[in-house]
Amino acid sequence: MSTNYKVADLKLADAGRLKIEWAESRMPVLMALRERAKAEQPLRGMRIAGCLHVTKETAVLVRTLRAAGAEVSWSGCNPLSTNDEVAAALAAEGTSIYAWHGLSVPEFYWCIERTLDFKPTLTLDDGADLIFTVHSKFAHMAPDIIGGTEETTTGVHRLRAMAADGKLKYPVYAVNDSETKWDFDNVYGTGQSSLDGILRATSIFVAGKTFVVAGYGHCGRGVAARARGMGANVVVTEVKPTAALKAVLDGFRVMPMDEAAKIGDIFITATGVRDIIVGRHFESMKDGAVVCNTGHYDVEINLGDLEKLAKGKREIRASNEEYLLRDGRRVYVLAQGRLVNLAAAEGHPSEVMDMSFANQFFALCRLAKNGKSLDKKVYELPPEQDQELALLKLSTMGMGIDKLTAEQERYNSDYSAGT
Ligand code: 9W4
Repeated sequence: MSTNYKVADLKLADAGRLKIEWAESRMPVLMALRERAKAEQPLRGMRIAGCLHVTKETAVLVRTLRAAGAEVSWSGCNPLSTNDEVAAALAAEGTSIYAWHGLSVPEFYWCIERTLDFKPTLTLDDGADLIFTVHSKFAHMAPDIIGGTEETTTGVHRLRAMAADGKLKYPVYAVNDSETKWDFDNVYGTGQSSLDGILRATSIFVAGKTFVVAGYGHCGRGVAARARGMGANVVVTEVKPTAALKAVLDGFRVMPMDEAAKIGDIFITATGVRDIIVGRHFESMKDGAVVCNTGHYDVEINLGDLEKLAKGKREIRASNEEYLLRDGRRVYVLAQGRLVNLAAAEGHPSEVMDMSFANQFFALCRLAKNGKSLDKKVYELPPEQDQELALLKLSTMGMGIDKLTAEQERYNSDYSAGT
């Protein structure tokens, strides 16, 4: 088989291999599935086109898909998330891959289209760009595509809207909606990686600092827990009473941002809503305050307001801009208000991606086995799959759990016993 690829520089392959091998040493579930699949070949004969961040963890998934018998062709799903070393390593070991860091929008779609050259039987998406490309420009390929998978919330929303309109041309598994994916990504992945991003960008001492977390959804909860773990005094701001109450009962102080702004040393937004930190907040912040965002869009911190208050700014370290306000106070903004865990660190730790990508693997195997009998709609993976995956993860961590006896099961389902 001749390999087709376009990457930044094939000479980076050795460095990429080391990164991938490190990730493999942290992703025991995917590695166990790979070992099993080498013998069983559940993806034999499948041609998988993937459009997913080219990272060391994704490479572990790609290697696993190939070990399971699939032919694979890959592109990145975000121009800034491709790791050129990893892309080179994948190309060097015979994966068709079209991805380089910083590619333009036309190049982005050119790469996606190249992954369709081998006429895939399965598609894997993060954000639904590949499926959209199939449905719009390459619709003639759809009848031969057994099914697809989607990794993210945004992509799943787009696909459900398509399915509701009767426009979806093949079944898709919403991998995002598995509990072992979204719950662990958002709480534990974002929790640690956001702290990691703050530390890399600032080298700040967290213990004893007042750490303001805006939003107590899954991401905010993860960040708050990790900040407390490092000794910070955590303050939570919220608009939703039940979420605020949970934060209080979890032991955090809750107050409006107008008050938190005056006492915070480090601020992080995790709300998904725009204008969480605006001009009047910057005006009341302490000298040296650090401000960052871990929500999906870079709209939570109003940098336009900060620019108006500032008489100058400079990049004082990587991913860290110092704004000098007219009264002499300084405010530090990390990663230009973009996702601090991705722009200043490496996103979710490999151990967390192990679970997300094991879900991808399970979904693709299901499609290869019985995708042809599915309807053209968006499916969720069954909850038993989550339990199987969680049990496997626990076993790789050396932990076992109890199992209900037949008698306990009977007791639980017996409604005749009364109260
Ligand atoms: N990465 C990303 C996006 C934008 C971006 C400095 C400002 C998501 C999930 C996974 O979106 C991702 N913008 C950047 S860097 C950067 C990186 N900058 C540079 O100036 C703009 C992304 C999934 N994932 C993990 O979380 C861990 N392994 C994975 O595969 C990866 C990347």
